[in-house]
Amino acid sequence: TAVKEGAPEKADAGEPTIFDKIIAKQIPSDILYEDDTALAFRDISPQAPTHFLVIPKHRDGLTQLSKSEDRHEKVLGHLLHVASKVARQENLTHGFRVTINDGQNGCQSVYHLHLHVMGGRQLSWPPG
Ligand code: DGP
Repeated sequence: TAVKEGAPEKADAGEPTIFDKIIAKQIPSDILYEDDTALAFRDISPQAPTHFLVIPKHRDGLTQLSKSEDRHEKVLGHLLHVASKVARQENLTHGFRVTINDGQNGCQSVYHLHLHVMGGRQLSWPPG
């Protein structure tokens, strides 16, 4: 399988990303959970039998985790709890992994904060 190399840092100035179109339902996605603050949908390029993303609906400067400010504390906690609830809904009873890729070294490609939740198989450690 192709290994994703460090993505060039782009779209970091708060330009709209593909996720804005997913939130606006301008492009289709397989939505697993939605509330006023968060959206969870299946990743288009799954790295595990179950692989979904959890994103804030209102980016509010959160292009990436390393841009977090005090005002983001509540939404950051909420995203983790949504990850847990959807993992339960998806029957990931044997465990799963939550990943946030940050910036170039973290292999981030979409500059709208997102949690990857992957499960449904035995994952290995360390990651590449
Ligand atoms: P990252 O590399 O951490 O920035 O992850 C971005 C993820 O977003 C990547 O796993 C693929 C996923 N993705 C990108 N475009 C789309 C899309 O249009 N639809 C869905 N469902 N996922 C997407």
